[in-house]
Amino acid sequence: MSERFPPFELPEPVSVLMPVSNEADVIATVVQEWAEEVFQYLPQGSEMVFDEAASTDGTREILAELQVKYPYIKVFSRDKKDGFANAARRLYKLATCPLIFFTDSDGQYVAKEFWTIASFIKDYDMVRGAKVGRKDPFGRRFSSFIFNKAVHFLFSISYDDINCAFHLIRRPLIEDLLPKLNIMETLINSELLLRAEISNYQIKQCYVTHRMRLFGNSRGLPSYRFVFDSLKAFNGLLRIKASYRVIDFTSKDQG
Ligand SMILES: Nc1nc2c(ncn2[C@@H]2O[C@H](COP(=O)(O)OP(=O)(O)OP(=O)(O)O)[C@@H](O)[C@H]2O)c(=O)[nH]1
Ligand SMILES: [Mg+2]
Repeated sequence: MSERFPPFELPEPVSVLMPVSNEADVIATVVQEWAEEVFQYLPQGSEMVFDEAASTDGTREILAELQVKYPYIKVFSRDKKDGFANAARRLYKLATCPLIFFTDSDGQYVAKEFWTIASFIKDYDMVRGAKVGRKDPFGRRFSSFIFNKAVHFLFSISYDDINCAFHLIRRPLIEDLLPKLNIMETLINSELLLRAEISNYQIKQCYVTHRMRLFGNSRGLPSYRFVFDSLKAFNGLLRIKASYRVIDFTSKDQG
C-alpha cells in the first residue's frame, strides 16, 4: 500500500524564498524539484520568490523561462551583488503569504523535506531545519560547531545548526523581528533565530538532509577572512546579548 504524499495539506499559502546568484548549472533542477515535490500540493496563492543578484552565467535567463512554465515564480533581479544577508532581508520583505519558507537555491537541501518541517507549523511560530551529515568543507563545519557552542554558552539554548537555511515561519514573527535584525552582517538567519528565542516564540528544530553541491564551487573563505568573520560573528553574539540586557534594564526602570 503506497503512503499518501504529501501526508497532509497546508491550510494557508506559502511564500518560498530563495536568494540566487550564478546557479545556472543547478537552478532549473532545483525549481523542478520544488514544483513536483512541493508546489503542486500547496494552496492557491503560494509563490516562489527569487532575489537574483548579478548572475553572469545565464541564471537570470533560465529563471525567465521557468516563469513562463510556473506562473507562481517571481524574480527580483539586481545588477550588483550585495551579499546573502541583504538578499534574505529583501526576500522576507517581499513575501506576501501567511507562511514564509526560506532556503538556498543551490540544491543542497531536499525539497520533499519541506513537508517534514511543515508538519509541525500548526503548533509553532517557526520550524527550523538542522543539517545532518553536513556536506561542507571541514573549516565550515568546525566554525559552525564552535558558533553553535558559543550560542549555547551565551544564551543557554541548544540548537544543532543555528545558521541553517531551511525554515518555515509564521508571518507575524517576521513582521515583528525583521526590523530588529541589525547586528549580524552575514548571519541573518542566526540573528532571527536568537531574537525569536529570546522573544519567547515557539520554535521547533527538525533534522534535514544536506546534499553535496552537484555543481559550482563552495564559498570557501581564505583563512584571514575565516578568522575575521568568526571574530565578527562572536562579537555579534555579544552585542545581541547586550541589547537585551539594555532592554531589560530600561523596562524595569520604567515599570
Ligand atoms: N541574491 C543573492 N544570492 C546570493 C548571494 N550570495 C549567495 N547567494 C545565494 O545564496 C545561497 C547560499 O549561498 P552561499 O551562502 O554562498 O552558499 P552556502 O550554501 O552557504 O555555501 P556553499 O554551498 O558551500 O557555497 C545560494 O543559493 C546562492 O546562490 C548574493 O549576494 N545575492
Ligand atoms: Mg550551499
